[in-house]
Amino acid sequence: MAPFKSGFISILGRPNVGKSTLFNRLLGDKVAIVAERPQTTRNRILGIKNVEGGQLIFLDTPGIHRGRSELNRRMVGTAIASGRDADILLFLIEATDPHVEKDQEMIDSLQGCIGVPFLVINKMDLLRRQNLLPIMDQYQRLHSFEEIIPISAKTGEGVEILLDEILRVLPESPPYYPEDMITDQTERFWVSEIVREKIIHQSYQEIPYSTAVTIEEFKGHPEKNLVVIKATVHVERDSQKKILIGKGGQKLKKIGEAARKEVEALLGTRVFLELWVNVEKNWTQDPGVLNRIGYPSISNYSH
Ligand SMILES: Nc1nc2c(ncn2[C@@H]2O[C@H](COP(=O)(O)OP(=O)(O)OP(=O)(O)O)[C@@H](O)[C@H]2O)c(=O)[nH]1
Ligand SMILES: [Mg+2]
Repeated sequence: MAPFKSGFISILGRPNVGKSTLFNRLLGDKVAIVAERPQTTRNRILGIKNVEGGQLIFLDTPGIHRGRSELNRRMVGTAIASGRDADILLFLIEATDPHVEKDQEMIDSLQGCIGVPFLVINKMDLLRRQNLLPIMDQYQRLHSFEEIIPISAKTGEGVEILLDEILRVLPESPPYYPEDMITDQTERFWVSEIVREKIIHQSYQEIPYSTAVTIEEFKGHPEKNLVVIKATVHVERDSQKKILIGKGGQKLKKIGEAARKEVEALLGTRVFLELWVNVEKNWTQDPGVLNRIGYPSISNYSH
């Protein structure tokens, strides 16, 4: 019998290339939030996939970019830290929108990582196959990748091949996590992310970048098959608060309803979800507030 394999696989790349979509596709479940705009993911998110003969532990990460704010810098720090002790690094790029120079910078920032590097070319559903070779050529000159694999995280094309190659190079090791565990994120964090996703989907301009969600109360009432959740939505300015609440509270209500439905499906119970909007002036620049609301500065990180 082949020896059991297990290890950490970090998904890295610029914002919006489809890291979280691939992460969810690999896990066969929605564990991370996804949106059309960049900088959606802010934390490292761990997802566990058990296959025959192996346990694959995927790390979804924030997009690597030049940060304007302290939040941006912490996001990038989190991404780079989760590459540091991964066994495999999946560098994800977008087939229709490659940025060779920026990706060069990203790869440089991960120099010294011990993980086996793969180049994963995503969004192949949007590219003609004959346009693939020039991209592969450019990237081969950047770095020596163990594998270059074109995929579509959206349709699933190429994802099985990617999984096979991951399992091939993963080290021999007993599993790190129990077999029934799919993530290490808490239900509280999961709920806060769902609320944030609904806000991103239903708002414009700077609001998605200026919003954070914390859970103040999370109380189960098993006798009523009910969970009561109170969440705070932090924004940076009064004007943003006004926009999020909307006329007669309509907008916040819509966001809350969309989030509640998904949280009910996640928890398998009825949910009462109360949202409260709080202005936390310039929180994206404030180290103290960032620490408090779930975006710590990560320097000595390990999974
Ligand atoms: N056509 C197409 N769209 C995709 C594919 N993968 C992801 N997308 C879309 O690309 C957008 C960004 O996807 P995400 O998965 O949120 O990207 P991300 O890299 O996690 O982004 P950040 O968390 O902001 O760094 C979403 O609108 C996805 O639906 C793909 O294979 N094909
Ligand atoms: Mg993401």
